[in-house]
Formats: sequence, C-alpha cells, structure tokens
Amino acid sequence: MEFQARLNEIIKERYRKPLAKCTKAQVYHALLQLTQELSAQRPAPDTGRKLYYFSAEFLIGKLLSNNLLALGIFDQVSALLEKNGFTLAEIEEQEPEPSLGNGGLGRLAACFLDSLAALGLPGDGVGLNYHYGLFHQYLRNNKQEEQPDPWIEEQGWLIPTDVTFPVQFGSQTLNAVMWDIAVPGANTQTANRLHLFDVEKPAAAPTDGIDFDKGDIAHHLTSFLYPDDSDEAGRLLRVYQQYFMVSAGAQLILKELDEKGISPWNLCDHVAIQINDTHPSMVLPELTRLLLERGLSMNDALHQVAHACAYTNHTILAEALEKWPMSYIERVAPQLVPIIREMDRRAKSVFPDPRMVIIDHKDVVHMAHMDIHYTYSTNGVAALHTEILKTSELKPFADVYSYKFNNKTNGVTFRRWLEVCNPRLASLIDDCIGSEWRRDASQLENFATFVRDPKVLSAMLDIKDYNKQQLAKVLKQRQNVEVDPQSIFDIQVKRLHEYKRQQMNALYVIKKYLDIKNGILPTRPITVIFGAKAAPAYVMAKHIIHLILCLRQLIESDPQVRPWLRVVMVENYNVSWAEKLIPACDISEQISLASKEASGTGNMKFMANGAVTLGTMDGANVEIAQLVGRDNIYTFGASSDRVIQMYANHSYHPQEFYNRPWVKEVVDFIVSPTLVALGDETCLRALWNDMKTKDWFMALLDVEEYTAVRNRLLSDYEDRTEWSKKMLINTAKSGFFSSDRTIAQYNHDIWHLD
Ligand code: 26Q
Repeated sequence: MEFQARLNEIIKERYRKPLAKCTKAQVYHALLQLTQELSAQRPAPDTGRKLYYFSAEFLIGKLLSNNLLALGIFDQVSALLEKNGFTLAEIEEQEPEPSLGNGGLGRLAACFLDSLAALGLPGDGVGLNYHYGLFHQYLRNNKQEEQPDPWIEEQGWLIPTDVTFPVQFGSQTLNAVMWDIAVPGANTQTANRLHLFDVEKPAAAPTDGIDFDKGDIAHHLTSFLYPDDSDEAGRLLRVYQQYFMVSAGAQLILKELDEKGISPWNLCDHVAIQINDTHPSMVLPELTRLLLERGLSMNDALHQVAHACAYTNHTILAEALEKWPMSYIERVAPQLVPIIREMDRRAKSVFPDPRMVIIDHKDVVHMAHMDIHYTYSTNGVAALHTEILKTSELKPFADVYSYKFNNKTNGVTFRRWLEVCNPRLASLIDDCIGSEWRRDASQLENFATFVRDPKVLSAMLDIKDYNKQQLAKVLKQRQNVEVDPQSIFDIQVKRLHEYKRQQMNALYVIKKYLDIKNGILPTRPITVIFGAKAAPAYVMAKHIIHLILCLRQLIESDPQVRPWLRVVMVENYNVSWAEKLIPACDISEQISLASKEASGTGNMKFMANGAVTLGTMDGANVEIAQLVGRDNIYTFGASSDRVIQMYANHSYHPQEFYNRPWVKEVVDFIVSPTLVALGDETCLRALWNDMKTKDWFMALLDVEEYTAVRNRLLSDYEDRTEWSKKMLINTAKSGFFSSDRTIAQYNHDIWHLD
C-alpha cells in the first residue's frame, strides 16, 4: 500500500478525524506508527558475517526525520504535512530526544549504525536502555544543575521483544530484557537493529536531582548512563552495567548462531564484534566463558574470541583508560575472574614486559591491554591519534603487534548532518552537481568547481544568513535571548573538558571585553556561543561553566559592550541543538590541546555545513587542514610533538606565560571585583589558581597565538566573497568525512561482512 493511504488509515483508526484537524502530537504518533510499520517490513541484510557493535553509548538523537529519509518518504511526508498546515520541524518538536550518550563516542556509534544500514551491511548495535539518559542540564544561578532526562514514552521507538537472558551477579541473577530500535537503511530495502538491554523492573526516576541508591542494581542498573563515578558505589554500578550489557549481548550472539545452525566452534567465521572503547571489554572473558560452557577448550574458545573481536580506542588521556580493581570484578562477576587470570597468564608468558600486563602488581585489570592482546584489530580514530597510540601511549603493544594496529578516521552521517539539518545547502549542491552525492559523499568534491561562480557563492552566503536567522528564532523561543544574525556566529559546542579548552575561549572573551571597554571596537559584532554538559563530579569543568555564565551576565548588562560582543550558552546541549547550531555557524572552534582530542566529529559536521575551522593541529583537524588547504582553515598552537615533549620533560610552567603583559590582566579578571560580584568567589578563585599554577592543558601556552589568529579571522570575514569561497571549499572537501566511507573501510579491513 502507498504510504499515504496507510497514513490516512492510521489517522482514521486512531483519531477519527482528518490529518488537518489533528494535534501535532497526534500527527507525530501517527507518523511514528507508519515509520515503525514500514521498517518492520524490511528484512535484515543477508550476507556472510554479521557484525555486533557493542557500545555503552548510542547517542541516536531524534529519529523521525532520519527514518523518513531512510524509508525514502521524507519529501512526500514534508509536502503532505505542509498541505495540511504543519511543518515537519514542528512535528519533530513532539519527539523526545534520548540522551543515551555523552558526546563523540556515542554519536559516532549512532552514525555508524546509520551507515551500516545504508550500505546494506548486517550490523546490529548492542547497548543499554538507560531510562533517564545522561542527565538533563539546567543552567541556574550561573551553574549547571542535573535532573533525570526521561525519554521513554508509551508509544515510542522502542520495540518490545520476548528475548531475555539471565545475567548472573554473584548470588543474584537478573534477567536482561531486550528492547529493539529499528535502523532502516537509506538506499536499501533492509533494516538492522539496535538492541538495548534493560532490567525487568526499572525504578521510577529520582524526584530531586540524579541521586539514587546505587546499590539497588535490580531496579537501578539501567537508570542512568553515567552514574557519578566519584565514589565506589558509582564505580561498581558501572561495572555491573558493563557486565550486564556484554553478558546479554554475548548470549544473543550465541542464540543467533544456534538459530542459524552454526556451531560455536566456527563462531569467528560468522561473527564480528566491535568493542567501542573499553566499556564493553568484558565481552572477551564472558564470551570465552560461554564457549567453555558449550564444550570448547580454553585454546579453542580464546581463538574464536580473538578472531571475532576488534577494539577501537577513542582516547589518549591516561585518566580515561579504564582500569578496574580485580576485587570489583570479583564482586560483580566472580565467574570471570579465573578467565581473566588465565588470559593474563598466557599474555605474560609470551610478553613479560610489565607495561603490557592485563593484571598489574596491584591486582588491577587494564581493560585496554586485555583488548589488544585478545582481539585481532586495534584502531585509532584519526591519523594523528593512531600515530600517537603507536609511538607513545601503546608503543610496547604496537612494537610486537604492528599487524593489529590500524587507523579508521571517524566520519559522520551526511544524511542527518547535511541533508536533514541543512536542506537549503543540500539543494544548492543538487543544483550544482546533481544529487548523486547523497549516496556517495565523495562526489561533493565536484562542488569545488563552483568556487568562482558568483551566483553560487552568494547563494552560500544567503543560506548561511537564513540558517542564522532560524537559529536566532530558536534561541529567542527556547531561551528568550535575542541575537543579531548579522553578527559573526562563533560556536564551541562539545562536552566540557579542560583539554578541549573552553577556558581558553573564555579568556578570549575577556580580552575582547576589556578591549571594548578601552574603546577598541571590533569591525562587526561577535556572538560567541557555547554548549556543553560537564560530568556531575568534574569540579573544574563546572567552574569553567560558571566562568562562562558569569561573563555572559556581565556582558549582557553592560550597554557599552553588549552591542559588540555577546555570550550565549545553550541549555542542555544535545543532538537537536547541534542540528540547529551547526548549519548557522560561521566559525567552528576546535581548540583542544594538540595530542589530546583523538579525532573530534563535530569539526567534520561544521565543515560540511560551510563553517570555517579555527583549530589546533589535533585529531581530525589535521586531516581537515590537509584537505582544505591553508587558505581555508585557521590553525594555531603548539604541535602535538612539542606538547608530548613538554609533558615528558615537565617543561611547561604556566607562570612564564601568565606573566606576559595582557595575559596576566585577562587571567586576573577571573577574580576581579567586577566578576566576583556576579559569581561564586570560591569557584572563580579555584579556576584562577589552577590556571596560574597548573594549567595542565596549557591554555596559557596557546592563548596569545589563538587570540591573534582569531582576530585575523574576524577581519578576513569582512571580505565576503573571499569568505564565501572558504565556505564552499569546506563543504566541497568534507566528503571524506562521511561515515559511509569510514564504515566501508572498517568492513574492508576488519569485519569482512560481505
Ligand atoms: C571511563 C571510565 C569511567 C567512567 C567513564 C569513562 C569514559 C566515559 C566516556 C571514558 C570515555 C568516554 C567517552 C569518550 C569519548 O567520547 N571520546 C571521543 O570519541 C570520539 C569518537 O571517536 C572522538 O571523536 C573524540 O575525540 C573523543 O574524545
């Protein structure tokens, strides 16, 4: 049946009135049902090996538009809605956004699912059904407050299944209940699935904040994504979550093998398991254990596991590499202890190097080491990141397992991050080069031939203006702030972390503020936009949010500065915000300390939407710079080599930089009476003190060059023709960063699914 006839039927059955008379919520639920039905009709791709993508996070965002596009009815549905007095955008407002991820790693997993489906490859996600997500961020009294972020509704995207698996925790056994979300593929007639495991009796949301009984795993195991891990109960709960996810996932794999009549002795010929960072690493001993139960010898079981599983590393920050005391594993899953000890014994017998142990002399388990020993592939997520892994962080491993190490530069799905979020730019590209780029993003390269076409260049500028006006409306509506779409939109949106250096951006804001106070005015007003959640227990990150919000308040109330400089912080930055902010961005801030950002993926989305990057030579910025050339990106800052060296010989001393003339003035402003009057002196002083004496991520090292380059960029912006060329080249060269390309490479080099 034509979708339109079916939609009419659904509306008639449910509401007994015509579409035009329905409420937005009714239209949303009817479209949800239609989408679910169409997806359910699609079979899974049927090729050789099947991939299971294990991840603690899937930051999927709203699904309606994305799924309509994949089902090939996006344009028709939009038109139909408009004929009946609605817009798809306003219908999508009805959809809650699940916050099932922190940031990059979780969003990458979501882009990968989208691309796997679009390429017709058999690949399902395996994760957890967190009821209250990460948390909902409120900004009150210039501080972040956290509340539960419920997203599960009576009628939503989750499909119940009758699949359950027992997961044994010491003396108590919990059933893992499987819920599915359909992942229909664009360009195919097939669909994959995201499997989210849940407890049988999930608890209601805490009523005030995100505190709950972390010991009550039977009810709270799937309440939140990151229970605060600053105390032992929180860390233990994290291990419970991880084991629950991997045990259920491993049992699912064996069940599906059984159903296909495949013997577990042949598992690795039929199954590929990708481990997204170390969070799912316990799948290695758990799958081994299950294979032993089925009669395989330890040799055979480890062989199957090590030839099915592959590991992706997403970080070089030592503090983010997971290590769990064996005593935790003993408490959560004692059945894994003898297996991990055996894995460690075998690894040590071949590689006695103490830097390569799975279990160290303190009886702590190094998850990444277990992964590298017992998988057949270890990949980094951008060229520079993989190089750094090989030459410094994981060097002892790369030296002996060079054949396992490989790079897979991240990518993003252009369906969500260009076609859906920036339809005007997408159709301009169609007009210029045809629509084949929608299937094959590498075709975007052809758009570069229009770099001297004045009509196309001015269309680029018009589209950016339009998107900026749209963002201005959203900001007015959601936060009641009025911004000037004629001003330069300079945007830094990402998780709050010291290495990402939002604090350095804030120092620039202070410098501009002081300049304006001294009568040095910019050529054009600047709107500096931030969006970031801080981990609830990450004190310094919260201080940085506080600084930004105090600066915002100061500038808003200063009639001399406000016409020239604005600071906006979006509340509860998430995927939906990103879809509004990225198309409206002039300057993309990607200013991490070189060597610290594994890749970044926001940088790619901004680039595709014609923003110009202001960035360090870090992560995938390096590859962006190579692609667009020096005229089309603004880079600055110490190189990763220099930074790594400074760490090695402890040669960075922030005082040397603090004592430079204006740096001191700007840093000291953090604790000036003006700012302290607006904020919490203890927080501001702690931040100021840290910056002067520690500055672990070297903001003061780079702040002068950052300021100079950012000012040059602002002045270059005034040559609108030259600027529009930069925009066009950024879009044209962004095709490499399609996650379709990334997934094709994973498949070709690692998974071999077809
Ligand atoms: C570890 C131990 C205990 C508690 C939490 C964690 C933890 C949680 C989340 C460690 C890391 C994460 C998330 C990491 C992440 O998002 N990494 C980002 O991955 C992106 C996709 O590859 C990259 O683009 C980013 O550069 C990288 O920061």
